[in-house]
Amino acid sequence: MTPNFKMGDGERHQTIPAKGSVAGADGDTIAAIATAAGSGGIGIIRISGPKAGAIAQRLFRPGSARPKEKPPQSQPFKPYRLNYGHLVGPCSGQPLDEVLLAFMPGPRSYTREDIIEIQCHGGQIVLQKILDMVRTLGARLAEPGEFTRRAFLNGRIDLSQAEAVADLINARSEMALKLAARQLSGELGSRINGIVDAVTDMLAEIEADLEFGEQGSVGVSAAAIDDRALQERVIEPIQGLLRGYGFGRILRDGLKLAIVGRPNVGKSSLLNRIIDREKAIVTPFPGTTRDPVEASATIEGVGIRLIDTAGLRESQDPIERMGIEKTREALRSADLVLFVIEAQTTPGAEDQRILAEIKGREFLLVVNKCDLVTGAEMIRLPEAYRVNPAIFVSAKTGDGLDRLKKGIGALWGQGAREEMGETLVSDLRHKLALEGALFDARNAARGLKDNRAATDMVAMDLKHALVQLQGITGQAAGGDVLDAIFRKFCIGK
Ligand SMILES: Nc1nc2c(ncn2[C@@H]2O[C@H](COP(=O)(O)OP(=O)(O)OP(=O)(O)O)[C@@H](O)[C@H]2O)c(=O)[nH]1
Ligand SMILES: [Mg+2]
Repeated sequence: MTPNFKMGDGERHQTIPAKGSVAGADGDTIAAIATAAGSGGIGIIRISGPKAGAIAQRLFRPGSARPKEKPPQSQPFKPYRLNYGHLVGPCSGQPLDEVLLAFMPGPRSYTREDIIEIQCHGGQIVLQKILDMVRTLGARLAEPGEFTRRAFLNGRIDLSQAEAVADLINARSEMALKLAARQLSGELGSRINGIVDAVTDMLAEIEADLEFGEQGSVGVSAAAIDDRALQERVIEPIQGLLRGYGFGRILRDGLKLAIVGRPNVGKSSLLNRIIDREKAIVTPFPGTTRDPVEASATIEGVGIRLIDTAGLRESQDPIERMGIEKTREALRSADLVLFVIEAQTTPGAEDQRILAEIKGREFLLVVNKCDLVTGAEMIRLPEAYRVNPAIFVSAKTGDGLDRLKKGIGALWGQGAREEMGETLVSDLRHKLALEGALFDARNAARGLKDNRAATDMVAMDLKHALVQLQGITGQAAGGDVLDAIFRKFCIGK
């Protein structure tokens, strides 16, 4: 609920609060229901800001007996302990709920401000009532992600860690969770800071060079920096981070897997079997599926987004043709393709066309309807189909499904596990910033190598790279970037 109170990354990477930001800078005390909507065993109200302790004191009566007759607590709460007692209406004195209350004084708190967390019974009416009283006493309703935004603005976590909080909450697979936890620990931030340090050092040297040399002189002095240092300390580390993006994105958002094949081979039946429910319509008539049908599953720890598609064939039916166009769209954006054929029919011209269409893509060949044939009757796969591992299944009986899942896992899960050793970039925002920084750093390197560019041009390129890199950790992120990031959070986080 409240992660470790580790301090930020040190003076050098101190966060500079973005201009125009609301949270943290306004001195407001904010409050929200921190638990999910709906009834639960317990619910939590969170309050952060200078008035948090005083507000809680007005509402809280310690101990168990007759809360109505007790005066408000005069002593401060025991910090970092659960204080047992009752909440009462501040004017009426009417008991409202039996609660546990935690007080975390700043700066050793999630936001680095004073925080109160009240654990009460988890009914929405109780929670709403307590929240209303807290607001009457001087707190305002928190905006989405405002607690985490304050943690960032107050320098406890960097922006990539704040984003990891949202990823952690939204993680839909074990791998996504691991990835978010690592980012939350500051792993990506420290890798970025290492590169930022290298660029800063080089800039300092160039600037010293500029000061003593002639303004706009051609060529940075050999003593300052050379393009090899830039290559090793900046360009290669950025390239390394960018290489991990493909895996990182899949682990975070899930692997997009398209099921394709000619009509009636059992694509929809296969989807239903994988997710274990009748989501897609199945009929004996070819051309049943028109709109793509999407479903989620977890296979070998990786989140998978499955897309069942309209069977691919030449068709005169305008509606079916629109469905087939959508199949092609799904194919284009898929990370992995399941190409389904039938066990009782030797692949024909239609299958051949599909095979040609997915050539060069990462795909698994799935031979379905194995229950219809004996071992001896099983089709012999033509040579062209033997380039890929074939998996024999029956969507009807469920036979071979474990093999199919292992096949998918082997193709992606194994690679992903190996890549997990590296720092993985999974967020498109980070990837774009890294690409921008790489572009600028390469320009600077080219300038240094040719010895042609004016010194101040090289410095300019490096400064641009620096801004891009610092945008990832939030040292140079504008208010609009922060708004866009924190808008995606839930209220209370
Ligand atoms: N015996 C047997 N029949 C199957 C199997 N899988 C699917 N079928 C049958 O094949 C027919 C077509 O199945 P669907 O799952 O609708 O096939 P599809 O590939 O989605 O077809 P379109 O949506 O038309 O492209 C249905 O009658 C299913 O019951 C299987 O493993 N064994
Ligand atoms: Mg179908």
